Amino acid sequence: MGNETICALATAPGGALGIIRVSGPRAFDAVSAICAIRCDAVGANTTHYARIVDHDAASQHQTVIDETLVTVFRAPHSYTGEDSVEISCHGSRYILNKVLELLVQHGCRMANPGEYTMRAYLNGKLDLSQAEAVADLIASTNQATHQMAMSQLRGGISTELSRLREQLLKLTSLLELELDFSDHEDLEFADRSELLSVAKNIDIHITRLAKSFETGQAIKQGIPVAIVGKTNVGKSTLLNRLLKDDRAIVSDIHGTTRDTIEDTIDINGITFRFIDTAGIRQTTDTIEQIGIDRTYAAIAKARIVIWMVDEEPSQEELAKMESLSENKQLIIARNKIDKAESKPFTLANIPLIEISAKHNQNIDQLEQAIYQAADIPVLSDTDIVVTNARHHDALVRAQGHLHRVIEGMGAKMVNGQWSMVNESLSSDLLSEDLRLTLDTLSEITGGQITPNEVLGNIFKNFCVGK
Ligand SMILES: Nc1nc2c(ncn2[C@@H]2O[C@H](COP(=O)(O)OP(=O)(O)OP(=O)(O)O)[C@@H](O)[C@H]2O)c(=O)[nH]1
Ligand SMILES: [Mg+2]
Repeated sequence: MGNETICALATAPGGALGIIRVSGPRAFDAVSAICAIRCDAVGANTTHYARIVDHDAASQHQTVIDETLVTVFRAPHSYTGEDSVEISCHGSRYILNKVLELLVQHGCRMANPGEYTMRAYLNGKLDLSQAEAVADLIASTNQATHQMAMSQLRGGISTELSRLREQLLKLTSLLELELDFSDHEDLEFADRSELLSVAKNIDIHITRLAKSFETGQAIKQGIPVAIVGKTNVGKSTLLNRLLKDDRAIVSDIHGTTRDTIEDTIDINGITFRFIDTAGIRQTTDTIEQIGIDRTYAAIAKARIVIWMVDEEPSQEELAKMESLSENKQLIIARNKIDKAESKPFTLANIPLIEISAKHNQNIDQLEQAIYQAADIPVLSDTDIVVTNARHHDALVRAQGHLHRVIEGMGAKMVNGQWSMVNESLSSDLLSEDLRLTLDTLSEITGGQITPNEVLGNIFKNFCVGK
């Protein structure tokens, strides 16, 4: 694959400038063929003014296509690790297509999605988790997603994993030493209780990493918050207030909202996905009933539920709230406090916030309560959060193998704690599971040989030009 020279537009169409990237063994020749810059002769990492010219061999006629800046990167000091050129053109669709066409005429082919980053990975410029972070960085929409992608790009998870690998390797070598001397029957080099404590420590680290995926997912996809309650309590008014937009229809007719309505806002740099729902009541209207069923589906998906009321809840409503509060973060919002007839009340054990959605009272306070309920740990630059499903999957599988190692040493998980119950297995059996643990962890950074199919899957989600 690296024998081919690739080209693509690296910027989104429609801007004032468009940058075309060229990378591969013929990158310099191809660019030099369409402008007067001798790419192989100029200094590495230098930028030059260049006219791109279309030269018609038959008529000897030359057409200037654009006046550009050409930046030359010499292998291995480029993003891909190959000879590369970036041509900054004017952003006309015609110019950009024409330059690409000329490059293809001179031996390049159009790049596939993610092909530049894939080459960077294959040339050892990035490990696999860093390559994936590039896609996350481009897709980041707020401070939190940006920070997670940056941490991964700087090798956060790779460093953490290499520490775990070192410990696992130490365990393996101790066990293998024992194997080498297995004729000496009474020799047991590795102190099993020490081995066990190293293994348990690795287990704690893997658990923490795997658990951080929940946070990572929440931050990446937005935390779902359902706004529910009886009809006409002001749910749609609240949604509009939070979004600062007239997104949902508001009326004093009960049962106005039928379908769920969803939109996002950022609170303190975290994205929340608010879902306005059909008010809950007994109904004989088939369509409204479908809407109410959707309300329950939205509750099931939500991490936070804002239960809205405009009067003291009945026993029946209270019972529903209490059962919900067992597995959801529940916030009760008493709305319409501006109304003279509105009477305060308190509820045991469930936080209650008094608001007026219509008149914008205490909405800040509600937002802060939502943020608190999300329970997102404040991330520092060094915190490692797993954001990628592939990484999470590898961590869970690695942990499965590690648990077999620990069980092989005679321990058993009882009430979330390891305790010794059996004799340890022989070291050859243990080291087989240890090796599997190591191999599985290595899948994350791609240290082991990663099958082409897996690579294809990772890079196909990139944009062309990355
Ligand atoms: N006085 C007052 N009226 C409000 C307040 N919030 C909403 N309302 C009014 O209450 C009525 C119902 O508001 P909606 O937002 O449509 O209520 P809903 O809960 O979405 O109703 P359904 O979609 O039917 O379930 C409208 O007339 C709103 O103007 C408030 O804070 N104070
Ligand atoms: Mg509504």
